[in-house]
Amino acid sequence: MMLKLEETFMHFLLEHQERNNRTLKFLILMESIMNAAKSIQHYYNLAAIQDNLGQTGAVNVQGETVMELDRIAHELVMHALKESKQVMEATSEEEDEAIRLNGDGRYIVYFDPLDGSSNVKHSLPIGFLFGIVKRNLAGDEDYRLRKGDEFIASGMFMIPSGIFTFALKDAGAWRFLLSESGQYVRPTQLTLPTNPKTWELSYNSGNSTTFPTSVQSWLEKNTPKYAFRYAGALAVDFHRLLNNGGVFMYPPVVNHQDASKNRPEGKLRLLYECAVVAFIAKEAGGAAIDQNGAPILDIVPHKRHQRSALYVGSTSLIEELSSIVRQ
Ligand code: FDP
Repeated sequence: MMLKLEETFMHFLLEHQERNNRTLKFLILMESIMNAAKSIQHYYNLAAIQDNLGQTGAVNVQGETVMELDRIAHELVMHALKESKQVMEATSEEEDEAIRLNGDGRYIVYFDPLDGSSNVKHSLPIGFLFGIVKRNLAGDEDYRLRKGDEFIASGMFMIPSGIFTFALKDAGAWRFLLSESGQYVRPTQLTLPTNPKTWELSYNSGNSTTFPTSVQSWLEKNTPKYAFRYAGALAVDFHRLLNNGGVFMYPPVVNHQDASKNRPEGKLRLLYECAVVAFIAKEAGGAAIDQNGAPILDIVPHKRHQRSALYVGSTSLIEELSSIVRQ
């Protein structure tokens, strides 16, 4: 039998940092983020074993202390970021305000610790998404919210599949697998397929009558050309998209029968959902726009938990959609 000696994420990143004359601080931060992902996976599996996911989405953590999985995930990520000592400020989907950590930290992290929460009670996969920026300004200015184009890296873990997708500024999008020894290994570069044969469309078809009419007409014309897939968790749907190409969209809700339910800015969050996948898409050769056709990576957030519509995927389809959404 041949020994399987795999390249680890740490080795991959070390080489990158050395090539670019960078510090090792980023490795320490990434180590803590990966540890948090593995811990989230542990609690997800624990809850599945206890058969608790189906009932409440909660886990019996210690004795009788029961916590919802999204709260557990938040606590695990915060603990890991704090211990790394590399993070100046963090924004979590689970907290209204920014969380100040280490004043000397070099990085700012935006994260969604548990994406796709409606999947939890069915024991279907979920995600943990993050984007990282490096501080570069003096004083309070450094705490301003950054556009995706200022990220140095972003990534998403698919849990419990153990798949980690990671994009580095100008250095590509990569996928790693969780090995039997608990390390992310086997870097594989991701490029969105240019051949439309494998392309798929992914959106909540139950909402389609609420989409802008120009988008509805585009879908009527294009749905017959491609396969349709929707898992209902961004990390999972975007994972498929990276393999097969096509478009994932969460358009604005503008034509709801009950006008109070319209969401002209869509549902997903700009900083730790849309910008994270847009950054990965760009590094994989794709593109992403919002409800006005603006590139997601160019949008400077004016609110921490700002929402945005999202169209992400193969560049030629996003270009088509860009003129459609402007109509
Ligand atoms: P969820 O509400 O289940 O947490 O982050 C929001 C998100 O999941 C995404 O992961 C997912 O793509 C989308 O919402 C699903 O929304 P719909 O149920 O409206 O399709």
